Amino acid sequence: MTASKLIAHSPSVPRPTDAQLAWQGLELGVFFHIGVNTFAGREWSDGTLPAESFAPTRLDAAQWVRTAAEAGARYVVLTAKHHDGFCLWPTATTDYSVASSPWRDGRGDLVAEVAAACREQGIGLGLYLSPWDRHAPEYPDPAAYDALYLAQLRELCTNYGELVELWFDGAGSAGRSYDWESIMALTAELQPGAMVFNMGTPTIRWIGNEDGLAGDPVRYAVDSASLDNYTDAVIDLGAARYVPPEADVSIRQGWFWAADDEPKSVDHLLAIYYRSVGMGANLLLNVPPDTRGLIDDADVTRLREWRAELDRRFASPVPGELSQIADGVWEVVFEAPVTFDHLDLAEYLNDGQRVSAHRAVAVGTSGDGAEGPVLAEGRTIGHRRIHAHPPVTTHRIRIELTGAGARLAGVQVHHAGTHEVPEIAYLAPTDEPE
Ligand code: FUL
Repeated sequence: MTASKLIAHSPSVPRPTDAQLAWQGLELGVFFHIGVNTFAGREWSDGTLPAESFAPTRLDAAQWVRTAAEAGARYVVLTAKHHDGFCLWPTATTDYSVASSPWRDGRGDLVAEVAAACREQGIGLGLYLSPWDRHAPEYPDPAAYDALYLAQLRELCTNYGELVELWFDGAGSAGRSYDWESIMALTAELQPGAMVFNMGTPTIRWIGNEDGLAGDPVRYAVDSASLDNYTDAVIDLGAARYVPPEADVSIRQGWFWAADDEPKSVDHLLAIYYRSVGMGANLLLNVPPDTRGLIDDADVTRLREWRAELDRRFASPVPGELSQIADGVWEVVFEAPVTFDHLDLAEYLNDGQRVSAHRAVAVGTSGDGAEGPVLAEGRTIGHRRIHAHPPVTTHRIRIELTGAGARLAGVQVHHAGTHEVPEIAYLAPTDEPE
């Protein structure tokens, strides 16, 4: 038996669960950061801002969720509690919550309002519950705080229906231990289908920067993940597991809304899309509600412009007929010659991530069946890999894959009328430095 066959049948390639594959299929989520910070123009506050300052005047969660859905998001994640400890639901664990605010005369439940809007609009709900809590008097006492945190998690996992994702943010927690065994047991008991973001026993991981950018390769099988954006701390997973990444970034500079902030340009958002969804990482785009409790008009407009450009580029895909013609060589045939400037690849992932490199060439463009031009070269394919290239007209593409057991799941092409991928001024270090 050759070495490659040994690897091909090796049980050591981590496999995804159906829930992980379904989550990867969601591709785009929208993050909502709102809390006492919103009313103080702050990013991080220390737990002393008064609960009474939470006073949105026209809050409409349906408008947030509609904005997200119209932008193409299939799930949202709400900061139920950020680092300041202020809870957006009337928790029994602390009075530092919406119950002590003037909003809805202290009878409101923002988690419930967002959950209802998600249900009505058929979009998934995820919740962020910051482990680091700068308000809770229990925080310095790990056992007391673990009990409080578990009680909060139990409320969130019990009262708001099925959750897509639980976001455990590592910020502020470097060097601090929590009772992850109990936290994971509770999550598994109450929300077995929810993805677990980055901490505990994660099923999805942070991409490693807050710019929404994945690099190439994007590894789904990893044995560690970066904890946060502020330290070099790493979460050791013990062994390699299938933990696909989520790339998070804010549409604005801040995570919370501020009057003097503004949304990123369409070009910047397009660049992020190519470097996240187009690289096989989910994109979680933060769109923060303002002090009215609405998504800022400027952000709504920007998202519409972005969606229109994405649709212009990608809403009319032409699928090809896919077949394997030799070991590691696949061919895509179209019924008739097709002109396109984007190649959109999907890897078969049920047996784990197998493609370590790929190369695609058009065949027969010169009329003699010869290969050329090269359309794309790269490493990761993963859930989805989008390559822009100069326009070509052909009815056949050949794709070479490197990697034991590597298989394609689908190939489609797009005629966007452009192969320009906007540059962004700041390119964060890639996920993997190779
Ligand atoms: C970070 C936090 O510190 C930011 O405030 C924000 O919540 C971001 C999504 O994660 O780690």
